[in-house]
Amino acid sequence: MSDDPGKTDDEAGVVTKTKPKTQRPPLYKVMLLNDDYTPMEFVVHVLERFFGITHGQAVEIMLTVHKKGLAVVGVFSHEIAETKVAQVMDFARRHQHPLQCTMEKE
Ligand code: TYC
Repeated sequence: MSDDPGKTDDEAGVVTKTKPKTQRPPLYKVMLLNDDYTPMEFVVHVLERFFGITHGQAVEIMLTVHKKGLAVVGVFSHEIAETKVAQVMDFARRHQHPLQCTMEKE
């Protein structure tokens, strides 16, 4: 049998085709969690600074987190997601805010 997806196997009139399987790297959701102490403006600033989103979108996401408890900020490769989480956590810690950012496999 041929593993080449472009080829067919023809034995006793049976034709099989192998479906090409494309490997995609797993993606990770980066999420922001609500708390009672981090100022709203700080969260908006974090979203603009580390996720490159507009002020309007940042306000929208911040309000979703505030009302629902959490929101997905973006979806990234494992390495980029880890970097975003580390940047947000470090920035929040340096400003002494309890803001939490986590990642989860999609
Ligand atoms: N709940 C916060 C407040 O009322 C605002 C907030 C929004 C905090 C989003 C964290 O991820 C967060 N000041």
